Amino acid sequence: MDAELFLSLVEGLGVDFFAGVPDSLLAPLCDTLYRRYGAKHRRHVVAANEGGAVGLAAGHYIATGRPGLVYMQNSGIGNAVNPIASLLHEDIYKIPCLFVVGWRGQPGIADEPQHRFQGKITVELLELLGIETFVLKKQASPDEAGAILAQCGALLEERRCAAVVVEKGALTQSEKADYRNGHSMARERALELILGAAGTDDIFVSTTGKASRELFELREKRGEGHERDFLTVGSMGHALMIALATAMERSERTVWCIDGDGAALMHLGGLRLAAGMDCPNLIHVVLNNGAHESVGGMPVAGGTCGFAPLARSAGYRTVSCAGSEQELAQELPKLLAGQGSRFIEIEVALGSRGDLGRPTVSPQEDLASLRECLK
Ligand SMILES: Cc1ncc(C[n+]2csc(CCOP(=O)(O)OP(=O)(O)O)c2C)c(N)n1
Repeated sequence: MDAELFLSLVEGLGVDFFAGVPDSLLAPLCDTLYRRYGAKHRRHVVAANEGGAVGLAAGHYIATGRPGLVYMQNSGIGNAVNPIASLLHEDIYKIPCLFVVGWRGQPGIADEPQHRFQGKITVELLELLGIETFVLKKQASPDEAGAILAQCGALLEERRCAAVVVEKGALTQSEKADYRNGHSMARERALELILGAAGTDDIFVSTTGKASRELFELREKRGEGHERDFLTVGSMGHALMIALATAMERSERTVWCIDGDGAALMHLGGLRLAAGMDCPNLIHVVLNNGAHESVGGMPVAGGTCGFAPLARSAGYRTVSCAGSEQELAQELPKLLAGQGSRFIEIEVALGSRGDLGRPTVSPQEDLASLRECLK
């Protein structure tokens, strides 16, 4: 069903505040909210992580007495577990909230490895958290959606939470939102320049989403194996901690963390930690496009921000910034020669190749070959 219609049904329940982290499967809903309000508006806020979205909905309820809607990919439920269980739940403040959850990895539907287990436990997990859960099926008619939302509305009236788990293709839209950022260098080209400058022994830990898919394909293009790369296919926002611990233990290898701005913001405390550890063989790269490009292009929390100043105040000792191929080619040798913990922000365009593939090596093969390479 059309996301506009879905939203108007939700609004009919008295829900007028929306917060979340975008998801490709929920892109019609995200685009509709963006077209109406942008991404940092009193009615619609893109959160840094899903737990933060729950906090925003709770704050909205405290201020207005009206429940908010929190949207997320099912991968994000984990980030929201704590505020659901210790803030919203009826044993504590009893704050109502409507969750709309994109169902990646739905049993019976082929999906990437990182979504399979999460997909299997999605409904059970929400119910375990005390949230009555309804499935919006792909073929759901507006009447069926209306009936589901009426039941959600009754729960919200009782100050209880409800969730609508959305099957792939259940929400549609006639027109995509127009996301842009004014940068010209493709993320894949930035990665190609980095691979060209890196040492042949260097390890790469890359973030969730298209950056990892591009790294994988660049290795193929360069006729190289994948044994030096850890593609953090799930666990968005944790690539930096994986890279940091690898670097601390393997001081003879340079470890690059290829991060996204959305992922870096999701767990921003990691930036301070990585900088504060002052690990000289760690290089933290943030590919900054101001957007969650891999899942449709919705802006990141708070909109575009400069990461180089953040990195500097967090304590990285060498900090660079590049906004074009020429600048990146100039900055990379300086970065490699830099002292202490190192950081580079690279401003990249939105978009990716239309024919971008997905890793053909399984996560367990990826880990096994990296472990072998580190022996
Ligand atoms: C905890 C969690 N929330 C949401 C997602 C869905 N998701 C996958 S990639 C992505 C966007 C990543 O944005 P960014 O790090 O800025 O990289 P970009 O896609 O822009 O290159 C999102 C939201 C996820 N995988 N995990």
